[in-house]
Amino acid sequence: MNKGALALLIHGGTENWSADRWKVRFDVVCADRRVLQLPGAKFDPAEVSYAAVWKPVPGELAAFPNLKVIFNLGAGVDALMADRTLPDVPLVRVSVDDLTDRMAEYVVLHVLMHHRQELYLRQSQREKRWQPKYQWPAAAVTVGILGLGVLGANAAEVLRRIGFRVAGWSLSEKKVDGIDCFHGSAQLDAFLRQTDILVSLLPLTPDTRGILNRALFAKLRRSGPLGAPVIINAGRGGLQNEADILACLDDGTLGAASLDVFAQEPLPADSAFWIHPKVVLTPHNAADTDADEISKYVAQQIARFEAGGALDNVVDRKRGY
Ligand code: NDP
Ligand code: OXD
Repeated sequence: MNKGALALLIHGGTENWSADRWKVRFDVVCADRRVLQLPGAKFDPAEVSYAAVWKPVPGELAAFPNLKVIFNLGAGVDALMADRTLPDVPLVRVSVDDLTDRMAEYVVLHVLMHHRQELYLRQSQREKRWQPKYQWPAAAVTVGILGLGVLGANAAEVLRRIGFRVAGWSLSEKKVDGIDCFHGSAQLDAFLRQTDILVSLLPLTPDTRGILNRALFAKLRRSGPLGAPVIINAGRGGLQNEADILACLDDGTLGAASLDVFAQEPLPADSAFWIHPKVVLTPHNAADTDADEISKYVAQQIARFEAGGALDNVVDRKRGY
């Protein structure tokens, strides 16, 4: 085996990020090279050509002098961008149908949950109360998606097919059939003014950090059928001002929130989000990165790269996503 080794640096800490599972998969799809599960494996740092990583410790990647490509095993690269010692080699992120479809499932599930008044209906069931409220049609609700990239554009399309009015906001100008497209900070307020359910699928960058705050929530549409706007954040915890979310839920600026991501993960046991009656929370599993699918994706990219082809989904380091 004289092909450059693949180092696995996977520090998820949860079952879906079990480093052992990834090692088993990579041993199959990269059978012609050494796959090093780190820390632990005995190796010479100079033999490492590729690294497949999830939340590597800052500085870890700088130890490989012959590194050619870094594969982030998720779609969001904010953890890597924060590493000032990150080697200057191509950084590839995940963008595959499997993950994109999983995110659409999460977004649809939570949009429908709020649209179909599930929080009220579950409470009614617990209280044995037979009191359906008026149910408005999907076409009366505008879902606004912050981030009209791979995940946002796909979720937008699925929601549109269900019958919602859908708007999206991105950095650059876009045209997507049936979706009201807005872009740039100059068009953000117009996008917010018509949004009843706000879905955040933005990457975390210096420009987007803290964007989900009281000033933004106050601009959402208040005259829609839900009574008060709802937010759904499956992007990153750093996008949200958590104190503002709690205060806005309590004073009615927001009607409810579905949150998959948090500033601190795992969410601390004493966080008010755990027990807030207007919060539906999930443990950062809106769209899992599947070890079978993603190990194949990485192996195919390495094979193409070694044959002189181009890498897909290389991160623009200047933009930070
Ligand atoms: P993309 O890079 O494809 O899309 C990002 C979108 O955000 C683009 O439309 C981009 O605009 C827009 N955007 C970025 N910065 C700004 C800005 N300053 N102002 C306005 N728009 C901006 O990413 P993906 O769709 O693949 O993923 C999005 C994020 O979802 C990831 O970065 C990750 O954080 C999160 N994620 C969460 C998961 C979970 O389980 N909770 C799973 C997977 C991803 P433009 O199109 O003009 O570039
Ligand atoms: C991702 C994630 O970025 O899991 O893929 O959050």
